Amino acid sequence: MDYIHWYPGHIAKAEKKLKEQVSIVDVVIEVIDARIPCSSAYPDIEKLLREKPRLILLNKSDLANVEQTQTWVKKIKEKTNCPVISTSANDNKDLSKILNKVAELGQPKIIALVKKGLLPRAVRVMVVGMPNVGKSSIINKLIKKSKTKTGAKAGVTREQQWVRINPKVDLLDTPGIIPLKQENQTTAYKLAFVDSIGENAYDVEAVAQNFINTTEKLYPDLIKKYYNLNSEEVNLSNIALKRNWILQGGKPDTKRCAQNILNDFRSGRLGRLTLDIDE
Ligand SMILES: Nc1nc2c(ncn2[C@@H]2O[C@H](COP(=O)(O)OP(=O)(O)OP(=O)(O)O)[C@@H](O)[C@H]2O)c(=O)[nH]1
Ligand SMILES: [Mg+2]
Repeated sequence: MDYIHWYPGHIAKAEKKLKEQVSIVDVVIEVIDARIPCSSAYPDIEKLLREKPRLILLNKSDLANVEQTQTWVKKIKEKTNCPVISTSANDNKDLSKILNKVAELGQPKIIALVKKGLLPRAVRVMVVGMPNVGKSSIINKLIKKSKTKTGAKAGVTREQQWVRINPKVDLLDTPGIIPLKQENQTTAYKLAFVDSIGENAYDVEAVAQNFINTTEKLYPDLIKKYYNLNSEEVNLSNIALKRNWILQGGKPDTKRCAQNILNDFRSGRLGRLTLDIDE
């Protein structure tokens, strides 16, 4: 299997920045991709967040298998003891759910402040998650809902802004990017399927073929049917031939085919597929 790799120096730096950001908020919203709820969750998140209350979102649920998402919501709730909501950044109903939950999770902190004789204030929240899971989409939607933009608070880097979303919630407008640190290649491949890893870290044909194999196991015949294959083996060459993606000289254009298959998956054209299956 072609190896997917990235650079450890970036990881240390990203983790340090994330820890700093986390230290100034009361509640963290962790966004994971509903199509790969295991693979897009950060194994060390608890260490990173310390004791901060966390709301977990299974985002892009509009692209994931409905029953699998329900199963995962339940399972992750049990495992983490955190509230879990399945969301789609395109669905405004989900935004209200998120805000209510955040206000509730931050309440103990505000009560503790008041007990110390301080004035009550809005709950401070930030969004974290791996690349491409929908952090910015959620932040932008929440900001659109808000009326006022407040200035930078002291002690926070200047480019970070707080946005008052409602009287109860202040949002840090920069997302915390969880660095990819995956020794596990199965996980790394799944992150590549959902476009969470930059294309220069992997071989697109290897990733697409791995996607085909993974999907065939979980959803037998789905790919075969979508690309109109008969008894041929489900591979890049055969799909390219079927689609007439041919290079000069008559060879199948497997690279173009690989890119197209991944795009068909990422855009939902292949259907609502969850690729981490609870076993
Ligand atoms: N179908 C669907 N697409 C979504 C959803 N949320 C985000 N997207 C799309 O996914 C892509 C990535 O979304 P972003 O909000 O930029 O993700 P991000 O986590 O901020 O990504 P980075 O900044 O790269 O870490 C965009 O094309 C969004 O339109 C969702 O719930 N459903
Ligand atoms: Mg972003």
